[in-house]
Amino acid sequence: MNRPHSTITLARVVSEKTIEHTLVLIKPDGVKRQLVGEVISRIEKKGYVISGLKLMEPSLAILEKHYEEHKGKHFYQPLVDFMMSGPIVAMVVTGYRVIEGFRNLAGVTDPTNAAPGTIRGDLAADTGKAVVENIVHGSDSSQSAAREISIFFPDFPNL
Ligand code: DAT
Ligand code: MG
Repeated sequence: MNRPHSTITLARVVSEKTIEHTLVLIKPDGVKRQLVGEVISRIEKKGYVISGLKLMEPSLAILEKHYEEHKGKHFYQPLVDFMMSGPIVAMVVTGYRVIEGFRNLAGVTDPTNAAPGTIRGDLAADTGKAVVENIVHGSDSSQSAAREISIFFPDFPNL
């Protein structure tokens, strides 16, 4: 059969798709504002599965590990302080292409620029603080997801 090369390439990519896990955090602003149900509802309505979930107050050690890529940046200390300002909800969310998919549900980092329809675009605004408070965290790559899940859910299987 004489199929165009692009069709064959697409078919190969699709057949190689694997299920992914991502780390989602509902940050202290989301918990304080009672948006836990709203965020989980958006994740579930999209079709993703909650595979792990806990309400917790993360230690400094956990947050230093989680945010190590931002160490030295001007917002690092305000970010760590903010994340210790109240309970958070940590989740493992599972689905095909969920890492990219959840980042799209969340919207871009700056809530002023996050598109309406996204979690950050609908529910957060820049309030002029040293750290942007934007309701949720989502892992940005499969490497980050594996690393971050092992920090928050050390017993999570099969990573
Ligand atoms: P994201 O959470 O979209 O992956 P990030 O990893 O670059 O964004 O930054 C982590 C968090 O730090 C982000 O959710 C909000 C805060 N932040 C990022 N850039 C900032 C900035 N320029 N000023 C203030 N806070 C910032
Ligand atoms: Mg990030």
